[in-house]
Amino acid sequence: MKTIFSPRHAGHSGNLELIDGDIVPAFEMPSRAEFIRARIEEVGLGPVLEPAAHDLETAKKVHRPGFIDFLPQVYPEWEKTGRSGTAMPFTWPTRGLRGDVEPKTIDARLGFYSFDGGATFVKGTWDAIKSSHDAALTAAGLVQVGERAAFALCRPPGHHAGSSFMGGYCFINNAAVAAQWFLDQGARRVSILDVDYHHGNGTQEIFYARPDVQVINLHADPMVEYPFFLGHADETGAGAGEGFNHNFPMSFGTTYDQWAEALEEGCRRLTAYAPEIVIVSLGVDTYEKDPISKFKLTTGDYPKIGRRIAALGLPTLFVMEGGYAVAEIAVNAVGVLQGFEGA
Ligand code: OKP
Ligand code: ZN
Repeated sequence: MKTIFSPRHAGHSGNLELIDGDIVPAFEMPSRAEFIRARIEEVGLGPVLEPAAHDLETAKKVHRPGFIDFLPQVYPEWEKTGRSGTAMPFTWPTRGLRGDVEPKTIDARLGFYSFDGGATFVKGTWDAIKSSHDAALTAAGLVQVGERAAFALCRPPGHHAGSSFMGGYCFINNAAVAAQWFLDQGARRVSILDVDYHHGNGTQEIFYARPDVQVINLHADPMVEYPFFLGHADETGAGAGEGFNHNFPMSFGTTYDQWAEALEEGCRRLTAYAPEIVIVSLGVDTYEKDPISKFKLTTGDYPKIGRRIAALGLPTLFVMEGGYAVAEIAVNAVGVLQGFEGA
């Protein structure tokens, strides 16, 4: 399997994060992607290639154009106010406030286009976002021309980014852009299978009223886990999208046997939908030693996930999402891909 990876992710570095009442270096750091790239080479998964540049027209179909146009402006605007370091929002238009009027200052606009303070910018962030988006579309192109599977080693991740909001380390929803691109190339149905520990609230929001993209999410119960405000089992889609969104919230402490039951049911529904392509939002923060997560999957479980996905028998695009136990995520993420290939 080919991997698409851009060294330009590395400029998104040194960001601070607000967590547990403290401001600390962000858990989503460059070494994550570098460890995965090194592991791919170590096990000989296949060539690692750089992405081609793509325009943002597809991104502007799944995100509000004004939101996409805002992203490259953030850091220059932040610097114009005399600041350096990490740009992050601190005010959000929640219920009862005006979410329909875009204010003028950079601090206000950061809040206007976010749902939390977790999507932060440094000087190299836009370049990294764009390279991650390009990696997803380049890998999608390989699948489109007949590769059985491809791996977009995206950083930053994407699944928390919605039509007009960023958050949770995510800016552009790489998996959603790829899904839209496959549809634009003529696919009639695409499934997104999100196995990251956290609910992919952005992906769900983008496709919630659409029947052409089925969204299946396996994740920690939002009653007790981030992103808290979406991801319940009763969210099944709206309007023309009714019946095409599937959530499998699970408790803290979930082990592979329990998790695999949800995967099995998700795969059953995926097969019933009969998509032409499956996009896997590949987070490995389900791992027992992940520093910010509370599931109990072990390293030996990840190849099993890959084997189950391979058994769907569909062209498959893997898009990297979360996973934070830095050295181990490489073995686990590549383990999924090895399991897929060995199946
Ligand atoms: C991204 B992905 C609260 C901290 C919340 C955000 C976790 C984002 C996970 N200040 N942490 O789904 O792995
Ligand atoms: Zn996650």
